[in-house]
Amino acid sequence: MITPTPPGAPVKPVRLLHTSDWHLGHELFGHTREAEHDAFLAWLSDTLEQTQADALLVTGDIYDVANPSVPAQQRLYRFIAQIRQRLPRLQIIIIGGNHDSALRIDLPGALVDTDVHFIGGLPRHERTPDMERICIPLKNADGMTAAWLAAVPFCRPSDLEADGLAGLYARIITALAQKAHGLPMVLSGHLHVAGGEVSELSERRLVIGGEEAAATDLFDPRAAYVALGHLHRPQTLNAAMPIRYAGSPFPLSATERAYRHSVTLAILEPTGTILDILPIPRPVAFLRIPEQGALPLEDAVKAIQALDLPDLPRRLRPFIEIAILVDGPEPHLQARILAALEDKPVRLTRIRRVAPQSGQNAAPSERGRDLADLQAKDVFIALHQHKHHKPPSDALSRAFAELVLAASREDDSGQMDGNN
Ligand SMILES: [Mn+2]
Repeated sequence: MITPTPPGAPVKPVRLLHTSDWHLGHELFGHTREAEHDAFLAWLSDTLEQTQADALLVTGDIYDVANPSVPAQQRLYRFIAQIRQRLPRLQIIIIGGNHDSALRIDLPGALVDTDVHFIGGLPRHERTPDMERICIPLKNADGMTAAWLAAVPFCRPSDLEADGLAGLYARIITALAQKAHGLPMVLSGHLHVAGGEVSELSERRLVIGGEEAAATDLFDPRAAYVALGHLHRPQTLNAAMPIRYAGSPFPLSATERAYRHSVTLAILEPTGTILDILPIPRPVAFLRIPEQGALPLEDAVKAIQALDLPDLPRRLRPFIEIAILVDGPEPHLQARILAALEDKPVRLTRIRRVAPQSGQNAAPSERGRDLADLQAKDVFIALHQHKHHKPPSDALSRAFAELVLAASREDDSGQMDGNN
């Protein structure tokens, strides 16, 4: 029910709910996350109503892969259809991330009304950014435009001119300011901004024109709020205005198990932005044996046997990662652990083998021990070092990064499976 603002009363602020990195369709070592996504979306729907949000912004990585499963796409479309019924006034803005196919995110745009925006790739007229689609007016509870949002998805090198991301964001804020006439302005993006804390495993390393991370000065301080996606840990970066990663809804790998996942309600007052961080309940626990570091096999087996957990339906059973100190071949390691786990109501994600000499600084040296953890760039550097006894030059590293990105674009056109 819209209550009109009496004449002379202050204009109501826009209440923007910012969330990110849903990774619909994600699987953790073969375990589906559908129960967790369903719980999150039901909670989000209630939260949008309870917080009287005017707009919902999802800053990329809607899906886990460029060619998501039918159930993953159904989950998004059903959520949007249900939320449109429940909250007909809610504006919805969905932007593409590096895991998403830009074209696939854009696809349903033709079917929806003007309050739902699918911005998979950077909207363009020929070569130039289409500011009419990028700049979106946000309405308050009275239906008045009370803020403006620039919907900027993950940008690929072909989206950028010689002046790169900085040039693009400069042109966007100029266009946005011309429309906003002093109303609060929101910038968005899906990228790695320096100062943001990276979780080790699940954010695919992002390289734009050889730059690994942008600086916070990419964003004009005239912005009232900068809504970012890509890093899974919710965090606000140090800057003149709030620059915030909303973070993912739940841990996508064991390294993210200690995060307090949340969504961010940004209340865009004319005098400044108020942030309200809303923690997301976690429906599935994520255990690790041990909590940090690694244990000898016998101790790990004892710790597993000591687990006392309630029985739950399989889809809600805790995940568990186990880290074992391994000092040579251990042919029965896996069998011993699986036997210890047999009657425990948990879902094993993986057994990490950790060499004892790396005990002092376990975290970095654990990296790269599993094939799934390897980054293309790290393999390239290691091979170059092995063959030429020195790391590759900056120019060669950049050329390699462009090749990797070109290959990931092929993912988008559906020629290859897009896994990370
Ligand atoms: Mn991402």
